[in-house]
Amino acid sequence: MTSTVPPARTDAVPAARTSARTSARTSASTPASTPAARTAAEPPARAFPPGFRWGAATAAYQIEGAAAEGGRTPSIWDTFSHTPGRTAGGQTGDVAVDHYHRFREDVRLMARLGLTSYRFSLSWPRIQPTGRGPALESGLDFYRALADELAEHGIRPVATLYHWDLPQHLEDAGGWPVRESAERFAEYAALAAQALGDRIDTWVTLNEPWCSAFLGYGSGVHAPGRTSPADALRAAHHLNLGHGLAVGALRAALPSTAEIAVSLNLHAVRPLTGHSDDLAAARRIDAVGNRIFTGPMFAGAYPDDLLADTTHLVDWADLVRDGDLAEISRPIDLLGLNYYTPTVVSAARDGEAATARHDGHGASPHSPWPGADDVTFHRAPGELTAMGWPIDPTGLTELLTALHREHGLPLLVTENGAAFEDVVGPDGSVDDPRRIAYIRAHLAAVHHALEAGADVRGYYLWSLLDNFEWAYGYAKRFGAVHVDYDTLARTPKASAHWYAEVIRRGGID
Ligand code: GCO
Repeated sequence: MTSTVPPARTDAVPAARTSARTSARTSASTPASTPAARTAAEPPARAFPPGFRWGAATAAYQIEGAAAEGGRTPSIWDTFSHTPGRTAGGQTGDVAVDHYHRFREDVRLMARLGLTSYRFSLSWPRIQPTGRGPALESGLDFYRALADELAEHGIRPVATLYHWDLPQHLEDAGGWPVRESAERFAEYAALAAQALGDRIDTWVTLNEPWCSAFLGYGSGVHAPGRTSPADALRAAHHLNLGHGLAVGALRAALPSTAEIAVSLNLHAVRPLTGHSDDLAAARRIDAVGNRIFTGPMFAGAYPDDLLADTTHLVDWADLVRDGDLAEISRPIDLLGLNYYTPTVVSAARDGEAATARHDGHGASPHSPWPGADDVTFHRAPGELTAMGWPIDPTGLTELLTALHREHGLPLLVTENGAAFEDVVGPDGSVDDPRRIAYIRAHLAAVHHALEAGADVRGYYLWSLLDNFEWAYGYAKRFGAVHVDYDTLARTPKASAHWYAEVIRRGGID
């Protein structure tokens, strides 16, 4: 089981951010004849291993648009975003950044940046509109064309099967709290693998099942917007089961050389103090934030402490059927980690409302943490991104080294990046030194994990393009490439040019 709770610490401010930012700015904008440029021709001080995958990540609903084209039907995110009050300004992914029509231009952009790999997600309702029955060829054709375009540019595709867009038909039948959704997911995985397995060799089953279960069915800030702790726990189990069944379906349909992964947003949980109550708070969050997935996936069991914490909410003996844990713990080839910021917790102190949460997952009177009502979330030290998330790359090193130690699997950082208030200059360019500093510091954190022996095989920047940031609509820009939402024109930001140089040199200084 992954225990990501380190000893108590209060000094979580990352070191040397100022100098990181300064050097990043220099290497992004220095003309060829200066001393700094000559340095750039030398091997980087922190070189990454040969074959390291340098990538960027996106998700279907956040970029594709074309919501009603090619036979696609609504997913829970279409329904949710079209429900008044659910997203900032009522914004939807109807058009998003129109990647469905502009994917060739987007792949050319990736090639110009020198990306060696691209992680995207398949839209379930584009491939299997009702979540049942045969696949829709028009949907598969879109992804065939995308994979072909990537191959033409030498970019290795990584396909995520589920990045939160459950067909609305399946939500109407009960959604993830219902067992059938897991079975339908495995059927969809088989259809996708049979059709695309000749073109795509790396497959991610689920993206961040914690968000699907606990933001979707617990706090309700994500689709489908339900707020039942019991349903959130049921959803978590059925997502786990769907993952395991899908691994089986993928193995049966894919060549033996294919690699299968899952992407988890594991929380780097830090107790505010070393007081036993705060350690207990951290343990609870580690259980329902991390080990609820890593326990069944890697050790074939739900952790005893999680079962005890949540036994008043759900009947686990009824929920988990014979054979489920064997399915869920089918071996996988790679573990994907999505990391943005650490999570600092304490026991609720006298007079603190249990709902006074600063967990960075959006405002709701309902908790996304079942069984942890007595836990308070604190802002970690550090500068904030535009999401209000403190910047602290040490959590990334901690998680990667802990995962390596506990599971020994090859790892991918399948998401990492930051939203900032980007300013477009008079010439249309975007100078985003804070994003450069963020990425640089997190790449250094990955390098520290490599030095400590973790087998990290790749890094996928979130995100390639500015896009639909879920409940925040288009207000939060995570892209290395700026998108003008009026014209949909794409302009690489300074961070994109900087990342291209990192890729060209194979590392950072
Ligand atoms: C997530 C998702 C992405 C987000 C990104 C920034 O972690 O929420 O995988 O779709 O857009 O993480 O919030």
